[in-house]
This record gives sequence, structure tokens and C-alpha cells, in this order.
Amino acid sequence: MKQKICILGLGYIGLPTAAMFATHGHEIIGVDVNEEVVHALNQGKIIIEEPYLDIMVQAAVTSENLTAATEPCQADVFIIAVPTPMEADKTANMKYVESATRSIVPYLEKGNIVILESTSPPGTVEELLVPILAESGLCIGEDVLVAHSPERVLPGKILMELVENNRIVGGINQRSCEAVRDLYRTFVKGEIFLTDAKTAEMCKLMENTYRDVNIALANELAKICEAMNISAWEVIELANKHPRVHLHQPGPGVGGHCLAIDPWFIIEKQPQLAQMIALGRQINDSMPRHVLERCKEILEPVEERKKVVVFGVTYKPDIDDMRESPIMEFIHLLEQEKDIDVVVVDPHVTHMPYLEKDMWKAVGNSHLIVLGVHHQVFAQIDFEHMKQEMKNPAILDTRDFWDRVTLEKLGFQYFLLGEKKEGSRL
Ligand code: SAJ
Repeated sequence: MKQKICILGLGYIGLPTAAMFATHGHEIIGVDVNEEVVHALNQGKIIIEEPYLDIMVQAAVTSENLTAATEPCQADVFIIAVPTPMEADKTANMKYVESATRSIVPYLEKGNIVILESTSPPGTVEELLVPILAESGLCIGEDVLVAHSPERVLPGKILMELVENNRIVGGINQRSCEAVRDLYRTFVKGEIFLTDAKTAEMCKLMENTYRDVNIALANELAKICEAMNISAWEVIELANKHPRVHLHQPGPGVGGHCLAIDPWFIIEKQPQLAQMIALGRQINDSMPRHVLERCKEILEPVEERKKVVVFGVTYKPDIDDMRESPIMEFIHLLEQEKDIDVVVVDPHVTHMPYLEKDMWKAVGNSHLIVLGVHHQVFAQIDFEHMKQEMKNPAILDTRDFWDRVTLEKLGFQYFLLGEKKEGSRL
């Protein structure tokens, strides 16, 4: 049955979800407070980078199933997909969820469904949404069905994962669960599991916390291996041959708007109990400084003013997203070093301080190249040319991406995060 769905928040999740429902026959009104987003969308255009999303949005707008506005309107379903950023004190800022919820109250009618997709501290649906929705005078749970259904998609693969991933629906009662499950069935091919709202909220946070804590374990291993003359990369590769072990990869830290933030929403609720989660955050946040210390050690013999070139600043490879990027923190630390000049190379980024679009100009007369993020384009660099341009041909690879043997043959000094020795003992 064709439903009228009002989606609040046209970002990385709201927009793909809107396009998906629209191309599956529903009538979608996308709402965003940013007029630029609304204007672009009504012309079939998008202002974020995500593979194939532009094509899908264009098709949805052309079919007239997707339109955008700055205010909500009457609808059958309301989906809230606004950001829940983190405050300086590491607690969730719920003001966008709160104002989006308030904005739909005047339009609520008997038979409506309200879904929260935004990642939120456990208890948000019951403690924040339900009381606001009740101001409509309707009976929440009877007249209006409410659920949390967290998104779990990976940036760069959003459209595929929206369809294929399993989904959790946490309703305030069984009727809410079932109605929301039936709606997502429109396009979800993965399994849909039903639970209560608070459990669904905690599941979402724990998925990212699981990954964050495991990366912290890998980062701790990297530091231990450096101190003990062992290669963390070799340990990980060999330990992962065990059928029940899956060590993650170390790196310069953890970025993005999910892994670096979601664990804090659990800590906020249970600060006394969430000990390992907090320690994981602390270890991952220590990595930019650790990389800086490695740089200083490598540059110690250089007696003049040093030029360090950072390759890749986004929070992960092959995207333009710099949110919470640990490389940005590393650059911030580098710029505080009085005898170091910083230059940045990143083909996915259009503007930021220290960015040099001409790679050869960037590496000219430099003393150290730090690989921050392993964008695919960095696999095809002419290292022979690079060596000629550099004053001191040294590389610190934080991702085990470049080939030590090739680089050493060319005369580079190659250093790798997670080891301080030359490759394997064999
Ligand atoms: N990273 C490591 N070592 C690893 C894996 C990742 O250092 O072994 C770093 C990356 O470099 C990056 C950060 O972790 O800085 C996060 O990258 P990611 O690819 O792990 O995750 P996100 O933030 O892009 O997407 C995650 C996904 N969650 C999980 O895989 C559990 C995605 O499914 C979620 O939808 C998304 O968070 C979200 O929106 O919550």
C-alpha cells in the first residue's frame, strides 16, 4: 500500500532512505532545516558524496515520489533521521531529535507511525520521544505507533547495505514493532528482528563499541610490539588463522561519526560500569600522539627545519568525510611542533589548511612522508620520482599499505606503525 512518509533530516541516512522508499513506490516528503539541501534535492541534486546516490535521487525526484521541504506536513509515517552530535563533555546532544519530534506534533493523527533512526542513548524513545508525542493528545502506542530502528550502513556502501543488511526494530509495543517491520519490508531483503526500543538503542551503540574496543586492542598490541621488537601485523595475520580469533587492524586512531562517538553514549548512561568501553576510547584517542612521537624519533637525526607531508586525512580510505578523523588531530599536534612544517596531500579533499593539490610540489624537499589514510590512488605512486623530490626519503606507514621491499630497494627508509624492526624474523 502506498504510504505518505515524511523523513526529517536529509543527511547520510535520511536521504538514501528517502530515495529508497520513493523508488519503491511510496510518496516521500524529505524535510531539512538546511535550505541548500532542500533546494538541491528539488532539482534532483545532492550535496553529499555516496556512490550511486545521485542517480537514485534523480530517479526518485523525476518520478515525483520525492520532494523536499523545510517544514513537515501531514503524513502516514514520520521518520526522524537527524544528527545526534557529541557535546564537548562527551554527552549526546539531543536537541535536533527533540526539535524534530516537536515539529511533527501538530501534524500527528490517529494511525500514524513514528520511527527514530538517529543513533541515541538507550532510553531516548521512551523518555524523550513518547512524552513529546503525547502532547498531541493522542494515545501513544494505540493511536500512534512508535519504534527505534537504527541504521547500520557503511558509508561508501549505503545503498547496497540498506537493502541487504539485517535490521533491528525496537518498538514501544508489539503492534509498533510489526507495523514498522512491514514498512521496512518494502525494500529490506535482510532479516528484520523485533525487540523493545531500549534494547534496539543499546544494540546499535554496542555494534560500534565492539569495533572500537577491538581496534583499541589492536592499537595497544601495536604499541606493545613496537616496544618488544615484534611485528604487530605479523602477529595479527598469524593469530587470525585461529578459527575463533579476529584481531582488528591498528592505525593512527579511530574516526568517523560512529565508532568515535557511540561508545560515549553508553558511558554517559553508566559511567561507573562502562570501564572497558572508556579505556578503549582512551587508547584509540592516544594514537595520533603516538604517531607524532614516532615521527619525532624518525626525524631526530635531521638537523634542519623539517618538512612532513601527510598523505590522506579523511577518516577512512576513498571517501571525502573528515569527521572525527584522527589524522586531523595528528596534523593539529604536528603544527604545534616549532621545527616542523606540515603539508597535506589528499585528492578526496577540496579545501583545508596545508593542502597542496600538486603532489610533487608537496613532497619537494620534504624529510618524512606519513601515510595517514590508504586511499586507492596512493597505491600507484611513482616512488622513484618521489625519492628524487624528497630531501630525506623516509616514510612512516600507519596502515601497512605500501610495500617495504620495493621502497627499501629504491633507497627509502621505511617505518611502520606497530613494528620497529625490519619485517619478519624469517
Ligand atoms: N579502523 C581501524 N582499524 C580497523 C577498522 C577500522 O583503525 O580494523 C578505523 C578506520 O580507519 C576509521 C574507523 O575505524 O577511522 C571507523 O571505520 P569503520 O569502517 O569501522 O566504520 P564507519 O564509522 O565508517 O561505519 C560504522 C559501521 N559499524 C560497524 O561496522 C560495526 C557501520 O555499519 C555503521 O552503520 C556506522 O558505523 C554507523 O553509522 O554507526
